[in-house]
Amino acid sequence: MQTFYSDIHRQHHGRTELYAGTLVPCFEMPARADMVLDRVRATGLGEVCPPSAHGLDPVLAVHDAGYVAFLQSAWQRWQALGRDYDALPKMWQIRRLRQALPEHVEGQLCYYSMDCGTPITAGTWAAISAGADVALSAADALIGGQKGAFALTRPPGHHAARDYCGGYCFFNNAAIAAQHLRANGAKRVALLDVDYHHGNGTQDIFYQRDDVLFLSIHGHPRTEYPFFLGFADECGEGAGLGYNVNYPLPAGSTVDTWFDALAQACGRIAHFAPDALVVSLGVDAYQGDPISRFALSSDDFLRMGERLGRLGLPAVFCLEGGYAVEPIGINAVNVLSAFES
Ligand code: SP5
Ligand code: ZN
Repeated sequence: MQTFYSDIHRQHHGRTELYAGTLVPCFEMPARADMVLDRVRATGLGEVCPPSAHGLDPVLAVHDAGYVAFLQSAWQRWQALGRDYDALPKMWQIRRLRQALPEHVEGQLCYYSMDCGTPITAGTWAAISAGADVALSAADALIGGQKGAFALTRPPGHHAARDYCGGYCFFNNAAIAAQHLRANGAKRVALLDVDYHHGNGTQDIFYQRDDVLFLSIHGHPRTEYPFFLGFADECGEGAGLGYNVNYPLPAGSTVDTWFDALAQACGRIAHFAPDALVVSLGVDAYQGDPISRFALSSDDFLRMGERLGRLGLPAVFCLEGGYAVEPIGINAVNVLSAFES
């Protein structure tokens, strides 16, 4: 399959993240994409293509206009205050505080952020704009009749909701791709999230819709990030009731438990009979991931791809998490090559 990729991703490079009481290099780093690209080339997965520009309209189809405008101007406004370090929020609009957008860039950063691990840097806007184009170009490949396409993007996207960033994510690339497929002939799209962390942003975007079935297999939020969403009783609302399916699994779950959930998810997808599948392909369910607690081996990612291939659906794969940098390429490309074979 074709891989869509832009080098502009490396312009988003946060310096540090608070981890175990100290500031450490951000887990979500440019080397992640380099490792995946190396593996795509080494395995001969297929052509590596640059994205084509799509403008902001497909981004605005899933994200709030005020949020997008904030992301576009945040770094310049931050820098104008003499700040040359990563923009990170230091407070949140917790219970009983006002639900109003502050004027100051610092207040707006707090308003539009879910956590303090998602830095806005000088190149963030360029990287996330290119990332959206990568996801859209991969969706275009499906629209053009391809059976599979890989959006090799970073930063990831699935924690980004309609109007907030978090979990290293700003634009929800998978949601943007799914919406683009809908706008170009797909009547129904299934979006399966296999990242270790619940795809709260994607759930948020499609929660009231019955045309995009969202399913997520993830560490149980009672103990795992993002803590405040991803429980099994979140089933969608209004027209979307029954079209949101969470499979929270206890941290430390076995590989068998994980694949049982995948089998159930595949059953739901088959029953939904979508025209296309979008996969939020995080590979942090890997046994060696530094911030996650599932046990999949690199061979298990082959098995994952094989199972997804048996759905017989055209699929766009969007890279999400995965922080064991050395094997991230093997794990991600294992899914893709097994899907194709
Ligand atoms: C896209 C994606 O995978 N985002 C993940 C964001 C996770 N951020 C917070 C992680 C907190 C992890 N705490 C780990 C404790 C391990 N001892
Ligand atoms: Zn993750």
